[in-house]
Amino acid sequence: MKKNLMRVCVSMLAILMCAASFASCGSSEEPADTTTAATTTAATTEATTQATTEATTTTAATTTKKETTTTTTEPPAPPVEEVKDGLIVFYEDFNSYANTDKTEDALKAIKWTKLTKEKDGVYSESDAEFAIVDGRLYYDNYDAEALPEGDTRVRGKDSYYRIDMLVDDYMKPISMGKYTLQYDLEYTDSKSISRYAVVITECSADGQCYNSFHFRIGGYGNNQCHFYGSWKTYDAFDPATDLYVASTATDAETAATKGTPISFKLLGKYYNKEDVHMFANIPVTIRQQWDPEMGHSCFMKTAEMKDFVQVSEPSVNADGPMYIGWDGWAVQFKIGATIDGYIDNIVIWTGHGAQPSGKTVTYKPAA
Ligand SMILES: [Ca+2]
Ligand SMILES: [Ca+2]
Repeated sequence: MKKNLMRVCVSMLAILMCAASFASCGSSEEPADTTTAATTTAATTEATTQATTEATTTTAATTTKKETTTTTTEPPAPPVEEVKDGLIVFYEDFNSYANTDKTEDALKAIKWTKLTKEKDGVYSESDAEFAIVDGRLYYDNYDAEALPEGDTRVRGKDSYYRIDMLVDDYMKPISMGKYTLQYDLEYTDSKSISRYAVVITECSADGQCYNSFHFRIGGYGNNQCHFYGSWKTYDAFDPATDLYVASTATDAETAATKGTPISFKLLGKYYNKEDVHMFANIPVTIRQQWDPEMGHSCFMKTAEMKDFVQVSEPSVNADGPMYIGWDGWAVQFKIGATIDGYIDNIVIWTGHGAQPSGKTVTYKPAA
């Protein structure tokens, strides 16, 4: 109940932030004037009414509570289809594409589309390069040397890519229940210890909100959502479970109070700020299990490890789970600034069971 009330507050915050961003984005043709204040008030009133309604009816609320965005006079939205476990939703191993080092050809072949600040509202974009190399996708967004004079490309910024199949309509029924996302990463170079590439999930169409478990090349990470310009964290350190993924403990003593870092769980090495490229050229697999109430639980292994080890679990003592509920379901690829590397074997399946056998997509969205 407490969580539901918190989410109502968060929903109100989201509405207010939308209103605020409209106000601050007023163009010269349409100056932000007193009508903005009226809109904000209306939004607040509606949200308050909705909050009151929700707060008094949440005892029996289940997953449908997040759907309540219209007034009670509207007919109810059609129920989201229920999807059974063990269906393959997405499978991309890049094995069927010819090698190419032309970015445009690579993205066209795999049906990914670069998102832009102007059209898609994403925070940043970069002239990252892509290549298909022997059945893997290579991304290059880091230049070890300065660009030659006259080269005006934007390099090394955060950059976002739509995976054309994994848009809102396709993913929504999946994300309303539990699903598993898995993919392989192998970083090759980066400017700094904190850089990463990541498959982000629950991405909103306005580019403002998404979930991100970003594994950094130096062997640590974060399990977070990006929510209207700020990061909220899903996990928290608990010595009983030791599943706080942001730990940068440098020895056993600090690990006992901050948590065991990914680097130790996978390689037996503590965080070391001098070891900038600890995970360069070490293939890893990331698996995350989505729970629509709590967020993603995250697991990792190196190619040498037989079994996954859990690195993160959402916690009721963290703020992230309270923020779930924005209307966004797409799955996208993000390059976290200055990094190069490979991605391969991106698979999504329903439920939290073992990976289904085969490569064929068996999930069929309702017509
Ligand atoms: Ca492959
Ligand atoms: Ca490079």
